[in-house]
Amino acid sequence: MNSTALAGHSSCFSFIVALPMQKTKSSALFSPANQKLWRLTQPSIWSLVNDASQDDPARSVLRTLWDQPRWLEAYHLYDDHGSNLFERICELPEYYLTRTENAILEKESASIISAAPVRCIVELGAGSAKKTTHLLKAQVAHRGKTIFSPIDVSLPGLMASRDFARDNFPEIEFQGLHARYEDGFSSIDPNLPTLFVFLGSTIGNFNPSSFVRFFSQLSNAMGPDDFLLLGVDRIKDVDILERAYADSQGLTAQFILNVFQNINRLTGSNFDLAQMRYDSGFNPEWSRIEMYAVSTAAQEISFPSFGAYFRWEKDDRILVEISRKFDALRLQQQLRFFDLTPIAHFTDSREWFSLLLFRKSS
Ligand code: AVI
Repeated sequence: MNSTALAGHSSCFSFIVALPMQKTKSSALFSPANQKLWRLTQPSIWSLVNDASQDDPARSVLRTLWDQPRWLEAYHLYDDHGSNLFERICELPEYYLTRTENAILEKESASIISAAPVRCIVELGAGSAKKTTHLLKAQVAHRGKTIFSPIDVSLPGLMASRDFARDNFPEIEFQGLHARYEDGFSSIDPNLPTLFVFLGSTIGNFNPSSFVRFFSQLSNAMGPDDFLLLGVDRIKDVDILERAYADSQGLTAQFILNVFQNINRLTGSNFDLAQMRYDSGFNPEWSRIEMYAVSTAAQEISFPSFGAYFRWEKDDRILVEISRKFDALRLQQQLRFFDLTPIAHFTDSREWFSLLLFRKSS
């Protein structure tokens, strides 16, 4: 019996735990050519056999800190503490994104699933699968047994997602992929009709070159019966946008500055959080919120294991994160050039957030 056939049944869970975890099992999720690249490392969670593609996080930090202007890759924000802070940001009254997207999903999931006749849902980013509940519910109601496959670099996130799916959706066959998005989606069988789901406006955190690379790779990996559901935050009144990233409790400031604790841990550097402050604002030319760390005193930042240092002058800024805000219609037009045809657009009554559904053009 193969583990994937069991994964959705909580009554079989203890049996799954007893399976040898290192051995490759067959799965309808992967294309035959890619199946051998994966092995089960946790019940219902797959990892790459040879994960040589991972970037060294310490080198990634130095590469962008020596750029002009200095900046950081957003994924460094999500260590354990950063991930907890982000969960709390999602609950803030000023941070409307999560609530608004969730309300659209609650209202429109049945329509989304009707428009996308698929046998598998692949979510980019795991969270705890709670935000995907409405889609999973609609999919199970319309089509019964379904594969649900979140892709994430966070193992705890995938495990939480698996446990949530097991407890709430016994009809679902859970197949988590512990990998970077592009490594995960490029292994999925293009003949398996799949809805790729990328929520939360996370695409807004990608810089222009990552954005182009992401959609090129995703579109290449998609088969003729595949769909993409993309959640994006829209351009709106600047005060509303700016308040969402400068909350009165200071949680966003903590989230952004925490990246330097993580960098100190990763690289042995000596960033002093007491000598920096958070600053953010909307840049209309780039249509994005920019989140900066600003040095409040001149400081010498050293990276002993790399024999490198730089002087961070008072009032100089490091760009820690961007959050792009989109014109939904223009984005739909743009993604046509990645062979993604827009087929539906769901929004809220204030038109603050959009869920865009695309089909892979043949
Ligand atoms: C994850 N991402 C969509 C968030 C955003 O709104 O850009 C990250 C965030 N950064 C500060 N607040 C929220």
